Amino acid sequence: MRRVTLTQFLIEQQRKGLMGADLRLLMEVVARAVKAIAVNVSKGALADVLGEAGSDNVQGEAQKKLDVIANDILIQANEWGGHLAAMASEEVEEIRPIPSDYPRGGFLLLFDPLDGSSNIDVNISVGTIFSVLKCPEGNAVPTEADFMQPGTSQVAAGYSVYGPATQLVLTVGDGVHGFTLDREMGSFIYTHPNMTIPEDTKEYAINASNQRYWEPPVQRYISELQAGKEGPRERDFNMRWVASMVADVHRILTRGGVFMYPMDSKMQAQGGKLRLMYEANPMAMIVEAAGGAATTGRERILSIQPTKLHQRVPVVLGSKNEVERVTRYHNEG
Ligand code: AHM
Ligand code: MG
Repeated sequence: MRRVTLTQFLIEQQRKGLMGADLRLLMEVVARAVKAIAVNVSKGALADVLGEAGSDNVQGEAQKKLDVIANDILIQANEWGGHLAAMASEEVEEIRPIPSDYPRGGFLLLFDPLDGSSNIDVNISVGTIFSVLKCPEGNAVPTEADFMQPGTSQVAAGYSVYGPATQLVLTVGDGVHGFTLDREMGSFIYTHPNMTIPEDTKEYAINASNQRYWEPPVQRYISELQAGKEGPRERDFNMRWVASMVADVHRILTRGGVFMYPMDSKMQAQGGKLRLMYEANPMAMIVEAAGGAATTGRERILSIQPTKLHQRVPVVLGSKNEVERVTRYHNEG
């Protein structure tokens, strides 16, 4: 069987007119950073990368050593290549314009360097999520305002999952494509062409410990699933919750499902748990490109006009018919 590498795949996408050379090269750089993060993640305690970094990020969350390492790898890999105007990270409060000693390109890169950090120390899958926007022209130095574009403006999005295998999944709008890292060769191989999400599913993912804080539409939806064969849905559903969004979304891209981090009364003031710009938007772009749907419960995630870099939103995504049902329950109430 002919093995197609990520490099070959991207060149073919460019030849089909689906991406320009600059976006292709940016994807290569991100993939290289992902490989470096995978090396660090896989060494674990041997490289002393587990545990707390001793600092807090902009969200007031304690940073893990690997959060900091992954963030540094992504910034260092991307800042000198000439493809970007600026970057933004979950781990850094302000945007990071490309330093003036490097050429400035036309894209903005946003990332959650290590998603699912609570799983690092227990050797459960974590990942990286990224989103690419075009930088509006005009400003000599990009500002946060340049990032305030709805998810529909993303030109590429992707994530990696550092699990038993390291996988990279990406879209430039034309389908969703998955690659598996061949560690010996050091290259990503195209293993999962045209990933799609079935419209129906029997699997859901939600942190049920938050049940007492959920809004009535979510209470209704989950209790109907839990009622199984004897309930209004007349069939049994299964539940999975990895607590790494990348791993939960990856499962949904592989065999369907619905993932929810809905609004709850404890998170009302902050708007939700997950971050719009570098978690919800890239995942929503991928899920929609794979035939699924992504809403806040009330509106399409990709249509939200962002107002803040680290803005949070409720997230319901995955198999279309379930996401539409949850959204209908919210909008009926
Ligand atoms: P992080 O970016 O700080 O790791 O937080 C995001 C993660 C998601 O990956 C996951 O879905 C969620 O937080 C898990 O939350 P909880 O610990 O409430 O189950
Ligand atoms: Mg995250």
